[in-house]
Amino acid sequence: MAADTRTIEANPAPFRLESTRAALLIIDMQRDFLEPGGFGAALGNDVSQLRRAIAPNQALLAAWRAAGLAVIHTREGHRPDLADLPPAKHRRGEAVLRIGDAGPMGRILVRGEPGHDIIAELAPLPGEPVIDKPGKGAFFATDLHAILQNRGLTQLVVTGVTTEVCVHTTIREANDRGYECLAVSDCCASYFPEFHEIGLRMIAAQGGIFGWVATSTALIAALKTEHAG
Ligand code: TIU
Repeated sequence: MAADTRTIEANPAPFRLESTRAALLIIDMQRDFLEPGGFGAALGNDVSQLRRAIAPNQALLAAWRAAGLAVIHTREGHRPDLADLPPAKHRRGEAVLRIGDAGPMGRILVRGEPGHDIIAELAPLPGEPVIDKPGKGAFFATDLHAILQNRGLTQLVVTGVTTEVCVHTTIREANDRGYECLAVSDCCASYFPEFHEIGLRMIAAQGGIFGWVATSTALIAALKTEHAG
């Protein structure tokens, strides 16, 4: 793949995507968050709020793969013995079903259970790393930083759920580690639409305090351009 730079229309300023240094990082598009009966629903959320991000992610992922750029997926979840589950996370909230309890998609937020799977629409391909993370941020207690460094990847195009929780935590962690982050607005979603909107504004405010924000339309248009920059 030739090293090239494509300019994406973004807030607060155009984003210069370097094809050999950029990874698409898809955060936690799991059945546990997007389908009834999982962790998100157990917390009292309306999971349908997240489903609007599925089709834009499918379109972006197809264009990104076609352009030959790196893809990394993440999943939030815990060991079956729950040894990596902080008691403070376990007891949080008033949920009827807690992490590790048996639900309609298997044990809630436990690795290896059906609910922990990435949704079929965005299933990883062989060769695309899947990062299993016990926390909200994708860098905490994972090998993501090492994988990115070993591949010379310094730019993260971030999508997934939820905007103000795992997407935001991951972008903040990445920003402090020196990565350039671009959040794709319509490819992220929250159970709370107002948090989604404000969460995106928080990333791009103050000259891009955490990074950039662009639409999937702008990104896909740039990916389909032979060479821009
Ligand atoms: N509850 C909520 O909004 N999110 C999470 O618990 N995890 C992720 O964002 N993946």
